[in-house]
Amino acid sequence: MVVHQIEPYNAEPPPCALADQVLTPLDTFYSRNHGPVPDLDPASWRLTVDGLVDSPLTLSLEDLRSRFPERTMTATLQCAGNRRADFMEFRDIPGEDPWGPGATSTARWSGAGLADVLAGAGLRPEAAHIAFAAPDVSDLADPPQAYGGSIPVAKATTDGVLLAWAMNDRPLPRVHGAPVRVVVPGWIGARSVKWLQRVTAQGQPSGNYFQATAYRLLPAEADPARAGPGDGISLGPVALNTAILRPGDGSRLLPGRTEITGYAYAGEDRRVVRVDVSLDEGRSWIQVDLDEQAGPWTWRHWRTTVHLGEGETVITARAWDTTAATQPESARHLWNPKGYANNSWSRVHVTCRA
Ligand SMILES: Nc1nc2c(c(=O)[nH]1)N[C@H]1C(S)=C(S)[C@@H](COP(=O)(O)O)O[C@H]1N2
Ligand SMILES: [Mo]
Repeated sequence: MVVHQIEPYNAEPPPCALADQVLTPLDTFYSRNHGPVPDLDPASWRLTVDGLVDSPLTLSLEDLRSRFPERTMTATLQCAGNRRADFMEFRDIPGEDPWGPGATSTARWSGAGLADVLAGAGLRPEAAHIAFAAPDVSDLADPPQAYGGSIPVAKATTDGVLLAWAMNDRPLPRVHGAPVRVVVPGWIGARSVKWLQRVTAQGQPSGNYFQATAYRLLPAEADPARAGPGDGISLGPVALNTAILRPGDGSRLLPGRTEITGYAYAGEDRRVVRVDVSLDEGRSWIQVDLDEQAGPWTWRHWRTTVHLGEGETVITARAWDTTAATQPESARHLWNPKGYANNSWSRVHVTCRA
């Protein structure tokens, strides 16, 4: 793993470790934390469901497992800071880690459907947002506070949103939110709250720092130290993105045939339908072979074999989605003070010598 910080623990796999396989092994899955990793006892853990509901619930892990049908889905999680490192080539982003394309991973998640749990509590029609609360206190928040966030009811009551206790058919590992986390497929990872303790139905989005102030896209001129609740654009569904996973940036190769592989991912109701690779910085493009999509919420791996001549080549990739949208050419125009949502063309530099 490429470890960005030990405390709080933040690490991503190198790009090559994400190549080829749909499911990311548990020890390879990226880890994004804003505070110390809690150690919750599954036996005494309780989930409170309250707010704008007719019958508030307090559920043990056993209650959650036995009272609601178990649902399983494969879903990609992507941090809003994925590929931030590319922004930093244009302008520094103090206080944020230089994540590469490895802040994206995919697992098979099993748990209770949030929609089923909300129905069980008697969700009231006035509820507009579902807020999630966790116990990990982050000093990075202003003021320091436990992690939280929310999603609109319209998303919370769709099939995909899980209160997951298993990841790749194993109990959820501690660092990924044991005993239970939210998984909000198609939305930035920040909404998939780990170590879940409370689900609250309310009229407004969560006032938690990580919903109201962080994970919002500020204009390039804004001073993030002065940003307050509600400033900037709230990040939710993930934008279309792609990354070249092999060969790695800076590779030295033999001239001749080389396989290029990567992932492409589009959030919410968009699907990746085409990926192009260029060997001449975007003057001409080759369409690559896409792997089957493993489900509505997963990335798609892709591959193509090209002929590389002697010398340096910049390999570029861009994806297209079902709305016929593609990715912006340069991170320069997307730069924002917290370094979120970089979905510009992916580039790796390789040198070929016989
Ligand atoms: N309680 C809690 N939940 C959290 C976080 C956190 O710091 N605390 N980080 C969020 C962010 S920003 C991301 S990208 C995902 C990362 O999940 P992972 O560490 O399992 O990959 O968890 C989200 N849920
Ligand atoms: Mo994140």
